[in-house]
Amino acid sequence: MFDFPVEQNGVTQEKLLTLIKNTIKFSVKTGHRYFVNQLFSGLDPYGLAGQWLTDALNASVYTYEVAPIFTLMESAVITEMCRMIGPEWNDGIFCPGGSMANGIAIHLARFNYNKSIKKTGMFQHSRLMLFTSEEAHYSTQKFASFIGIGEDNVILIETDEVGRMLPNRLEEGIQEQLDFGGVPILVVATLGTTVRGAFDPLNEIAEICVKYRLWLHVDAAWGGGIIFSQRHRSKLNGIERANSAVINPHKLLAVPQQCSILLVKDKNILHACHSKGAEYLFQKDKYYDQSYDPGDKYLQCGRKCDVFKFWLMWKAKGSSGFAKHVDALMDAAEYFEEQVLARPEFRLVSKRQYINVCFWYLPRYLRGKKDVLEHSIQLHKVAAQIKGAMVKHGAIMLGYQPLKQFPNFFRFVAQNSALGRKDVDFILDHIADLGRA
Ligand code: ABU
Repeated sequence: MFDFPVEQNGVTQEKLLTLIKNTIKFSVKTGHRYFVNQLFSGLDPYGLAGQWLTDALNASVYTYEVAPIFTLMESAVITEMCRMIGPEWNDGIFCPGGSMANGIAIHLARFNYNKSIKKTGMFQHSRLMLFTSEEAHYSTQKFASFIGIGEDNVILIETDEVGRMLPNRLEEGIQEQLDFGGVPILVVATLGTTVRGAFDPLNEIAEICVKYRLWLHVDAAWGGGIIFSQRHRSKLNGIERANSAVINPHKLLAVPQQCSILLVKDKNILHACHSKGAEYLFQKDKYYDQSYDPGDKYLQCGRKCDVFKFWLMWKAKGSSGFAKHVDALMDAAEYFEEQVLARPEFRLVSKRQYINVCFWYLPRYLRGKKDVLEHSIQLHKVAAQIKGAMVKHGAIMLGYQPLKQFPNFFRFVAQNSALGRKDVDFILDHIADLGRA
């Protein structure tokens, strides 16, 4: 159905137009408000214009010399985001996604533990240990492997009934590793877990980090956008006590992919940990102050401009516009949860903490049963079957997954604030229709 092979000679303009039309036709329309499948969606016109202009200007944001506006713009946006977190926050970098940002935070935590590892590697060091919750994003394990700490040295801490890390279990885990000769260096807490949208109890976790002198990184990739909302900002309380935090404007704030920001308290650590001082790019005798070049704070060299679309959206809507967007999404999620609770064909997995609403569609024979988990084997098959039918039908796209003891369940998430109550009703009615069929 699609002409993928590339050939020695180019094709005609007419053929190219057909290929472009088919690319659109067969792609998922993630800007549509019934795309509620992932932690990104929507298509903001300012964001799209920003993305197009960025691509037309084709800058690489490592030096002021080649990207004067974008380097200064990054600095202005990072400064403002730091100010919004707290007065002790000082620096940051744009990252190619939340996973990379979490990985870089692990790198910073290791540098903070021992600066010589940058040069000598880990040969002479004890077993470094990382801690995160069993519902945290998998990137901590991936990057523990990538930087030579090892997946097995990431301890996954038990969560409570709604998905929050249990601080007493964290402390027990740290003690246990110390007793076995491990060296704890980092706790990754999550504000807005991927599946259930849980917010870890940051203040209690921060106390433990202070007691054991551990770097505290906050993965607020999904939850961090709430910082703009007066109504919901308190969910982030305690973030100011961390050493680093990631916020992905391409998630909750619906900035086009990708836009992910790692912020840090220590204003020197990014440069100290990552710099190599390559003189073909960061000459020491530049015609301007070298501190205007952000490039050596980064692990990447060439780097796409991700700031402009975010900045343009922020300029256009103001912080109050982002606040309205967040509040509308939280209202939609509240209504979605109410509807799940009100309809006999659905059952809530656990109480909603955020935008994420996790629920089962119950076949007729399970409706009204108190403990549906006694029928886990049958229930596990339901969401996968409905998803198959849903994608073939093509009206909505909504994700599912198993988690801990729970068989497959649906996860509603939204970042498109055009989604209203009628849309929520449509989505639930549609799932019920597919379930009946
Ligand atoms: N980086 C987490 C994204 C996962 C999701 O879109 O559901």
